[in-house]
Amino acid sequence: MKLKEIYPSLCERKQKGRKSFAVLIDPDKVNDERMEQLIRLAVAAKVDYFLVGGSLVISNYLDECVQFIKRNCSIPVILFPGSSTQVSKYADALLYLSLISGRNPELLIGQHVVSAPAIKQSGLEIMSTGYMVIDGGAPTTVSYISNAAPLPADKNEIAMCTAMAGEMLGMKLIYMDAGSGAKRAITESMIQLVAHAIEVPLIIGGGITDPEKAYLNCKAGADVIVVGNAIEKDESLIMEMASAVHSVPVKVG
Ligand code: 1GP
Repeated sequence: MKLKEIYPSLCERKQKGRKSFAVLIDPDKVNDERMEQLIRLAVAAKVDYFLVGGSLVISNYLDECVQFIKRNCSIPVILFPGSSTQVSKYADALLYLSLISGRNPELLIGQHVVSAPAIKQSGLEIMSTGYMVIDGGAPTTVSYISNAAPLPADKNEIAMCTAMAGEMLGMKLIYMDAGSGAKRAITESMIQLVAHAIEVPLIIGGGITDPEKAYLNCKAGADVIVVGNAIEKDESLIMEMASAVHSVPVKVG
């Protein structure tokens, strides 16, 4: 049995106002050589988490990818599955996503029912996550695959109420995502409103391409920043993004 320690550490960090940076790895887009390079940079940049997953996982590299990370560094690996088949027992934890911004029952509860015994057996730390897809200005894979309309980018109040409902339903995390490669990342005004309305940690991702945006998102109330696409294009961003996120002043007292 693994130590179920990621969620408590996320809550502790939130309490102290310490922001976290997570690098998203899509197993379809990496190989051992690329992973070696990413891990080297991530360790040097003091990246807090690796998120592993994608809307589609076409290759068979998921288990290998997770094992490769675990063999080569101590950065925790959190699965961010695009479907209930994307589970690797070698990871540390799993974002147990329910798409609360959509109205597709399969992604709210259907897939969970079918995969519940296997997931329970995996021994992974299960972190129930209210997953909210926000319109990022482009039909991203996640909005197509999920067959659910994203939440409009300018409807901050709907986002706030959705996140509040997720929290009251018992979700331990809220993840607002503009979708991988979004043209427009989530606005600070939406992040701010949502962050004030909930107590659980808030994860923000989708279309974050520069360190300043990551910093501003954290200042607005994000607890964890996730970047995938931009790092796939330019690995050197790992250091800049991590430094920006970690430079947000910690709460005093
Ligand atoms: C997507 O939030 C993640 O689900 C990260 O998005 O790939 O655009 O950084 P990017």
